[in-house]
Amino acid sequence: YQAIENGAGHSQYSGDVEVGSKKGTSGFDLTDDTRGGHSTYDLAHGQSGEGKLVTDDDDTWGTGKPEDVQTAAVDAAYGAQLTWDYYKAVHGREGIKGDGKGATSRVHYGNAYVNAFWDDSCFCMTYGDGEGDKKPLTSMDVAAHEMTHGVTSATGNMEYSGESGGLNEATSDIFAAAVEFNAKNPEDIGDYMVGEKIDINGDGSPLRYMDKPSKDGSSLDNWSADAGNVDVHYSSGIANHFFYLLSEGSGAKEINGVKYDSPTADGSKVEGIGRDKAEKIWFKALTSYFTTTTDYKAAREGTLSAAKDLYGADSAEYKGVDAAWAGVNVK
Ligand code: ASN
Ligand code: ZN
Ligand code: CA
Repeated sequence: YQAIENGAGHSQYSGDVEVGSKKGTSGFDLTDDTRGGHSTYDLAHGQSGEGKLVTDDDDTWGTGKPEDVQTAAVDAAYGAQLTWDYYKAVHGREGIKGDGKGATSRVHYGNAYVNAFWDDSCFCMTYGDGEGDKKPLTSMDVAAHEMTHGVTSATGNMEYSGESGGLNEATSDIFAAAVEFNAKNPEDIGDYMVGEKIDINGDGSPLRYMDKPSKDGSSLDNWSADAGNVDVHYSSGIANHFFYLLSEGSGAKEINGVKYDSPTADGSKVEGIGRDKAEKIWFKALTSYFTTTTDYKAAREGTLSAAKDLYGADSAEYKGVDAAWAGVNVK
């Protein structure tokens, strides 16, 4: 038995946070035994191997500044922790595979690497430091996006190309937003954008918008016959837009101080059923109906089946799913 400590973390993106740590051979390890033993490693700019377990003498981690090597580790550990807590509390799923086992996170990957990724083979999330090393890719929504790739691999496992790839990507964006909203961190409020804090475009704009995905200049708002031929990070727009419409409805709306304006493909008006129910429906579809070959038409059927299972075929929720898919031209 080793006592679980609650480390004091100073994150870059989410304020001062508690991180799961434990007493190690000397000092403390950034290992969270309350969440399946998730551990955070420092690649020290390498691009392979496990890296070095992040440790600390006094259980106070990071400074909130990117210059401190521990800071990115705090953000990564915090994102993994929130994502774990979300799947457990909201969907009753303990860990990526539902087996109680934590993944690992690796920070400081490569040099000026402007990306983050999930890898099934190491069961790990990996984060670059960003351009100029000032904006590591470790914001909580990006962490939730990457960790959700692990959940998708363990469930629907939609193949990462064509329409199924767009659905795989959208699943990561949908739960990234869900984790962020559910985190209830006043330093890091929920929104329907992904990556708004990492400033990947250098102009303060997020990586993705869900109310109107085409605002990024590339993502699709609505299904068309071409959807399977674009990058999966752009065809994801169709399902992200569906999720927004299902949650919040069409038209203008302000949430947590952020203004949204979501159009529909055909000008129809869609009523939202609320984000909590939309999350339940997407998770049920992912874990019960989606497969490697699910395309947009099959995703519509899978989410309708999920809504029927959860709320009944005559429910407002079921009708909401139908209306939201029509709103993105999936019929
Ligand atoms: N950050 C990207 C993603 O999670 C990395 C990739 O495209 N493999 O989708
Ligand atoms: Zn992704
Ligand atoms: Ca966000």
